Amino acid sequence: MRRSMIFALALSAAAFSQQVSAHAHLKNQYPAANASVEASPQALTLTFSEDIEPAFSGVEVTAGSQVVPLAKAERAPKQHNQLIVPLAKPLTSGQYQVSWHVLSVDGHKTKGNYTFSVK
Ligand SMILES: [Cu+2]
Repeated sequence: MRRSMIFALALSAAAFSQQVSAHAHLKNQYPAANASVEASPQALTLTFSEDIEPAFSGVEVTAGSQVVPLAKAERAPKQHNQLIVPLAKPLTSGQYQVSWHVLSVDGHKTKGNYTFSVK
């Protein structure tokens, strides 16, 4: 291979690995995305690939056009990549959309959404 081509490949590999490791991506969540749970959870738990800043991270839960009341989202005391969002009151049966946004400790913002339902 020509040197310039090797250099270009190395550069794109570095850029790619930085993008993958640097941001807080949602790794898993409870209730799980697309899950149908038997009863209302007491809290939503979102676990990210990186530690997060709780002051600049949050979740909104909606059921159709209704906004679900939540208690203040908090970072798990011993797991700084986990956001715990207590529900102000139990969820009735139906489908819920969760929209999350977090600021990771490296200063990057990410957001996303998923749905789950309560039977
Ligand atoms: Cu980042």
